[in-house]
Order: sequence, then C-alpha cells, then structure tokens
Amino acid sequence: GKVRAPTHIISTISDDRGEEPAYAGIPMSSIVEQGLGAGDVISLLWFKRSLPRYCTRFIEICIVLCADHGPCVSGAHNTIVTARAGKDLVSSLVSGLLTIGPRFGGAIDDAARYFKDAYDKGLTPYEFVESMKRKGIRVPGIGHRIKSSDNRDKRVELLQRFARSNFPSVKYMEYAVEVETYTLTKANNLVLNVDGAIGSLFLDLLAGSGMFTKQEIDEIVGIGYLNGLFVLARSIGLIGHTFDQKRLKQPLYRHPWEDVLYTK
Ligand code: Q5B
Repeated sequence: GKVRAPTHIISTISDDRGEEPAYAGIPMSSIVEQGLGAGDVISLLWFKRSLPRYCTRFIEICIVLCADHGPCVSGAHNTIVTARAGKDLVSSLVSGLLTIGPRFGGAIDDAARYFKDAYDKGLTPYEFVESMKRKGIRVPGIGHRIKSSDNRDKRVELLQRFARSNFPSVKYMEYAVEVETYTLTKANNLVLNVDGAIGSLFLDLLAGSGMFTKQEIDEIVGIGYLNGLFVLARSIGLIGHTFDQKRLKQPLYRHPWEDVLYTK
C-alpha cells in the first residue's frame, strides 16, 4: 500500500489548502458572515474551539484595555527610542515587545499559576503571601509603579465589573482581591494590577465556562498562553507609538547627563 512520508511539521489550528482558509475548521467566510471578531479568532486559533460570546467579549475587553498605557512605560519607551534611532516599524515594535516580562506586562501567566495553586491548595491570603515572601518571590499580579489604593487602576475595575455580571463564577478573582486586601496592609501600591486581574479572571473563564477539561486548564496555565493577551494588545499601542514618532519627525534620542548619577 501507499506509505505516507513522515512530515516535518504537525499543525492543528488552521488549514489553507481548500477553497478558503479555515481557522480550527471554521471557514473564513463563515467567520465573516457570522460577524465574529478578534475574540472569536483568538478563541479558534489559540484555544481551538468556539467559546461563548461572554468569553470572547472578555478577551476583546482585555485587548482594548491593554492596547496602550502611555509613552512612559517600559515597552513604549523602548519603541519610541528605537523609532527615533531611525529604525523601521518591525524593529521599533519588537524592541518594545522585548521589555514584556515578569515585571512589565508579562506577569499574567505567573499570576494565574500562583493564584490557582494557592486557591486550589486552600491557602489563606496570609499563608500565600508570606510563603512567597519566604521564597523571595514577588506576588505576580500585585503591585504597580503609579497605581495605589488611592489611585485605583480603572482597567482592573472594568474587568472585574464585566466578569461579576457575566461569568458564572469569579472565585479566583475574589481570591486575588483577598490577597490584595492583605498586601495593601503592607504598602499602598501593592494593588491587584491589570496582569493579576486578567490572570485570575482567565482562571475563572477556563474553570467556569465548562468548555475546558481540568487537564486542558492545567496545560493552558502550564504552557503559559495568557501573556499572549498582553503581547497582542500592547502591539497595537507600540505600533501607534512608532507611527507617532515618525509623524512628528522626532530626532535621535539621547538621555540627558543631568538624569544620570555618574559615580564610582
Ligand atoms: N513589592 C510592578 O514595583 C512592580 C511586590 C512586593 C510582594 C509584590 C512590582 C512587581 C509583580 C510583577 C507584576 C505587572 C515592579 C505590573 C504592568 C503593565 C502596566 C505598567 C505601567 C501597563 C512595581 C518596593 C517594595 C519592596 C518589594 C515590595 C513590590 N511588589 N512584594 N509582592 N508583587 N510586581 N507586574 O513600585 O521590603 O522594600 O524590599 O514586581 O505584577 O506591568 O503602567 O507602568 O499597562 O503598561 O517599583 O500597567 O510591584 O516597587 O520594586 O521598589 O518594591 O514593595 O519587595 O519591598 P515598584 P519596588 P522592600 S502591571
């Protein structure tokens, strides 16, 4: 009989061989005709299934809220400096993206991992936070440079409000809020930040939607899908900052001497 030559690539999310490309088996024309949006496309290409509308709407809200946070944050700063050095769009974009990590924007996966582990083990917020302190690990999803209990992050409030009205359960997010209540007794800026809100609420989406098995949830959290939301969203803003600098014909950036402490 015929013997299939072994392939070098296995792919399960999209197929471009037919009359039209399909995302997770759904032809593109059907996606357009049904009026589906970015949240649905993420649902198909990342999670390989059609999630209910409240889930895809939540994904879209995350993208809207994380698209930009001004020119002063790490990512935008890098992008601006790179664009002003005369580099092209892709170079300016990736130079900003490369700052996304455990301190800036890329704490969503770890927030989900640690909140899930602590909640599932039944740790009190005190036990969780103090055990992290003993290990010398900052609680991912907690703390912000400019946000505090007196200057709340509106993005977090908007995400919480949407989830409280649309999700079947918000147990992980409520746990994260209890953690925040405890960390705020230590310092005013140890608030639940946007990474922590998305991380904990995505756990609620995965666990409460009935669309994922426990094994699939563990795999999603283990692989780390969720920083992808921030990377995707912030790319929108970083591209905007690149165009902005080029439109403004900004010259090469040089940091002022006065702002450097030269010391031995
Ligand atoms: N301390 C975010 O720190 C920041 C602690 C903590 C326990 C914590 C810090 C942190 C975890 C990572 C995280 C996402 C680096 C942030 C984002 C997107 C953004 C950005 C934007 C956007 C801020 C002072 C004292 C020290 C620390 C203690 C701080 N955080 N203890 N758990 N999590 N968080 N990142 O203010 O005793 O003096 O040594 O790493 O979730 O990135 O808008 O800017 O949209 O672009 O610089 O919103 O919280 O404070 O480092 O001087 O620490 O607080 O141990 O204690 P800060 P530090 P001690 S959202």
